[in-house]
Amino acid sequence: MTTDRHRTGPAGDWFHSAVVYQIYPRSFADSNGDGIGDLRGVLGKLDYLHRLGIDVLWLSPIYRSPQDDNGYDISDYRDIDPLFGTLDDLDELIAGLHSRGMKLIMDLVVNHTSDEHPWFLESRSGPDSPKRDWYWWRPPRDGATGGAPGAEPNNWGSAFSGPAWAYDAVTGEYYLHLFSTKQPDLNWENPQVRSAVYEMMNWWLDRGVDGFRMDVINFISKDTALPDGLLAEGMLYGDGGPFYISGPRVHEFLHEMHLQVFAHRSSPLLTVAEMPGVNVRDAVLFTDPRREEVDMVFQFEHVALDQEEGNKWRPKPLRLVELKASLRRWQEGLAGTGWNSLYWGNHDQARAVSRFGDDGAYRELSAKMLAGILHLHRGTPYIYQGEELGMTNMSFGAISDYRDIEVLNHHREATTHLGHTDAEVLAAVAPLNRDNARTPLQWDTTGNAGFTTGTPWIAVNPNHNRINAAAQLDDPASVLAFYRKVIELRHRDPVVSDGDFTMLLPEDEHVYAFLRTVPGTELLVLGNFSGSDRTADVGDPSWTAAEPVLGNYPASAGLALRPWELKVLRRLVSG
Ligand code: TEU
Ligand code: CA
Repeated sequence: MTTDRHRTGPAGDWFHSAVVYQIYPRSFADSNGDGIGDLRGVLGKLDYLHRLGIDVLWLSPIYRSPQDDNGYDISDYRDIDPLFGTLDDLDELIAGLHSRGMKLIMDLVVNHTSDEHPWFLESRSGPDSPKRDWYWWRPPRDGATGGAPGAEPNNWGSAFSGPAWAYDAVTGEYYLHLFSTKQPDLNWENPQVRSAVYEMMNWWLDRGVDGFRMDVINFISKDTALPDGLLAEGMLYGDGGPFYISGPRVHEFLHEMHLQVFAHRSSPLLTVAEMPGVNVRDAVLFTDPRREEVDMVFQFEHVALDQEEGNKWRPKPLRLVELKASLRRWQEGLAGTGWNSLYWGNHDQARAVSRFGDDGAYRELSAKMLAGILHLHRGTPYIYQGEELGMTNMSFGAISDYRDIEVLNHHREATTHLGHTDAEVLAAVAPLNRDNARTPLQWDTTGNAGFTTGTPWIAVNPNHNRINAAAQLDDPASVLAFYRKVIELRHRDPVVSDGDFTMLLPEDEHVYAFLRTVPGTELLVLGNFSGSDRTADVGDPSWTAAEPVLGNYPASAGLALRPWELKVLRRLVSG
């Protein structure tokens, strides 16, 4: 049983053999017909998750929220939004997961709150508020009139278009918001803010949750001088990143959090820190167990390779050699000290099979190949809901079909301030917008894919007729069945959970090849990232006689690869 597995082994390393599944609750399963997924919907699918074999469930935010950014704007950290259910439902979920040997990690969104959080309402009430300093309030730029164009305290842009500052007429000052105007940034310099967050985290752990996925947690320490950022040509705002990405005190804050929240607890917990812009050097420090910060980080390098200058609205084709070089640096950089998280997708990214595979004729083959390649790296793999079915990107028609604040704000800014046409913007946002991954989970072939009996909050992908869980549940050749196999392999085989990683064929434009090794055993993992026949020329003919362990075609001898083929071979070695 999985529960026992979690208890054995040296403390802290249980997650080497664990697989995490992410639920975006709004789009997973709706129990009451209001068109929005909820906790009772999740409760109805626990056996589905258990049969898949996952160890940990990560829930995107379900706290009270005005839903400006679908729950990443929280107005009460200690209650469930009525849209999603009640604290009793959550307790039932914790119990239902634990009884099946699974854990629950919550999303922790503490770089910012909602502007409707009582802390912010108090802070905004006036310059003498005891919580004024809980957020980043600043007067207009020297000599400028508050509210006038360009009067913001600095030139930083928000991740969701527009400036990173909002003017508040009550006191004539601005507050900082790296995301939407309804997501004011908390001031972590203030020790009261930090204690309030740690107290809240302890409250959740005492309730039975098993850890946290920490939203943009490497943004919590800013350069307090808040200097202007570089203004690139053609851009409306300066780049503040260098002044808040992995900022001056972030390691100190995360270590303090560890001591205040995690250090005195004995059960196996999980902390994964979402860190846009993090580099390998910092990630080693964040995840080195001796430093007591976090277990692993989500890095963003491999999901920025198909864009010009990291701008998701300027997509470009992905080159396999660049993908391999990037993931190799993370594998090698963290080997021996830290630990990697492994992911192709989440609620902010395009669908894995559409982005890294072929969602046309080779959808099933490439979805399986991608699963094998990712899960057989060294690190803890994350599955985003629907990925295990090979769900694809959505084709939206008009801007009114979109729901995400990021794409809606960008469309408005690009058509009004940058002179782009509606058609140009729609074409640019199609491949990488976040709503691609937020369409409802496809359960069956009924009208709304079995997601809701009402009207879904965002359109269901019409391909649910072909791609759905019902069709795959008992089909041993399905993408879903393949995910079960690859998860099982990690649970069972130490070469997968703990083996060393060696990249092979770094220059090959089409074949992804690597070795995993533990004393006595070698695993060769080969993936064909193309729709043509290839050969993996690993320069060692003895592999042709090795034992096939896993594949997405009927096993064949040799190192030849059919279109989008995954081939995993094992051999015993002496010494
Ligand atoms: O995302 C952080 C982040 O920087 C990006 O992934 C962001 O979603 C966007 O794509 C920038 O182009 C986290 C959450 O995962 C995301 O859903 C939230 O919107 C964001 O933080 C704010 O809380
Ligand atoms: Ca509902």
